[in-house]
Amino acid sequence: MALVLPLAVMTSAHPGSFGQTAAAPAFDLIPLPRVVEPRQGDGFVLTPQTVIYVQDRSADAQRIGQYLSSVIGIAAGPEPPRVEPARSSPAAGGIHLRLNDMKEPEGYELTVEATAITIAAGRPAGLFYGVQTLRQLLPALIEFEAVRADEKRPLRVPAVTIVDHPRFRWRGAMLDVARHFFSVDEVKRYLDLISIYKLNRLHLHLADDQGWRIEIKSWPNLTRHGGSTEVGGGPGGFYTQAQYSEIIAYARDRFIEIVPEIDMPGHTNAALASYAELNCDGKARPLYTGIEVGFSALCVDKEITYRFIDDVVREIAALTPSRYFHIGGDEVKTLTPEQYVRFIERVQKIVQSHGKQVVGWDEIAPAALAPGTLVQHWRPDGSPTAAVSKGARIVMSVANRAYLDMKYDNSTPIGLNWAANIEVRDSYEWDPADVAPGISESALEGVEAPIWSETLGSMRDVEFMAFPRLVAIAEIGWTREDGRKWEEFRQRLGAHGPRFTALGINFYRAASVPWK
Ligand code: NGO
Repeated sequence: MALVLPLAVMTSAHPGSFGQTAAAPAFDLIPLPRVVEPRQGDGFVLTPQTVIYVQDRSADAQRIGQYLSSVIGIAAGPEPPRVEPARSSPAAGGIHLRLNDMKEPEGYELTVEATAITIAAGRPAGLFYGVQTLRQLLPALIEFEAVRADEKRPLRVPAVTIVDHPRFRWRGAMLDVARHFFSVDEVKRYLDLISIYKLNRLHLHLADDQGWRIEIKSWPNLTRHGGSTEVGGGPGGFYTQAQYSEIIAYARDRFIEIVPEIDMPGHTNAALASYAELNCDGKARPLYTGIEVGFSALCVDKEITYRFIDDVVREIAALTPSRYFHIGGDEVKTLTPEQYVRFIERVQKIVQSHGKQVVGWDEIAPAALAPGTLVQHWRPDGSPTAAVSKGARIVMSVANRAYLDMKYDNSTPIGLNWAANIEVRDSYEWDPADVAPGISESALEGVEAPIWSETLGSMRDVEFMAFPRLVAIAEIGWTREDGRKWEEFRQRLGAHGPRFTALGINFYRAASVPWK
């Protein structure tokens, strides 16, 4: 019989149990859960007979069962574990996934005993996060496809009870597919990797000066011409609408919401090169393959500009389950403040007319913002106070902490350093609620780690900049602030080295981390 106590009882009965940093360093979980209670006994051993029982018949729950089976793969037996509906009286043995009345929308309880593993959650998302925690309790070798199955055994999971839920609703990563294009398979790989660390948003920066990356059927030259190059002059690329939908479905299966961004009115050279009529002088701009910013802007006083935006937002919104549409709004240097504010307010109406809410970079704050707007705070010297006072919620991406394209130190061969050099410790040791006066926990929607690709020409480059700093940001998004300590985190992070290696991640072996 599993001992599963309500969270409140467990935390008050065991005030020192949070994170179990002293008692259970062996678990090395990232992000650190709220409550980790080691149990008596040897834990559970997976065998060829282990079955995954899914109590709920929903498609989501069944998919999570299949996902767990594919993560375990042939590590426990000649075939991945079978996935079966749960029996009415719970069978001993096996891994049980079940939905209960837990209130926390992304929370879960994981219990490992010698006789059974149980993951219970109020909603499928929580089951999925419980599965990711279980995955980290299994040896890193399970991730290694090239290793013979018998070398992975015995697959022993330590006896433990974990009760967990995240700090923030928005735990994001952003990938700039405009400066350099990344294929559908590369985006899927990024989704796979970020899902291990319980991130739940992937913001795709789909258009910038150097490239337009999503098919718009009513404006076909955007991709035909505007998608034909990238920084440095390479061939670029774009997603067809079918491919974009494929990415969304892949993300959804990992409980990740895709947030599309079409940056405007600046960062629009690819559109201005594709359609002469979007320029105030009616002349198409040449394609651009450099890395300057701030030189381009849509012609905000022409009506065709708003027909264009309406078409683009309509087509993308129709494919996108997220309630959000990111309109960029950053670094506009060629418009007056009045022109800029009028533009943002008009575009906000367009976005709303297609059933979505605006997300924008922090420059949009001077505009009249609709309730529920998200402002993404990125400028280290800026203040989100104005946005917060208008009722906007903040996604914290402050560049000197959360930008994954910043160099680690002066010797990092790729990346930028305009905001800072960001060592792993710098990316971990900060609190999003403490970045600027005027922000409090309640104004924060969450955190997001953007990776801009001016200098990143391949997925290997992206991985080198993202790992391990993205993992640090993932913990900031999930774990309670009072449970995080760099000295302890770096030990756990070091234990993820073999897992990174097994997953084939090209990661930065920071000297400050005791890599195993
Ligand atoms: C800025 C700029 C981007 C750059 C990035 C590089 C924002 C929001 N606008 O961040 O265009 O790619 O810095 O770090």
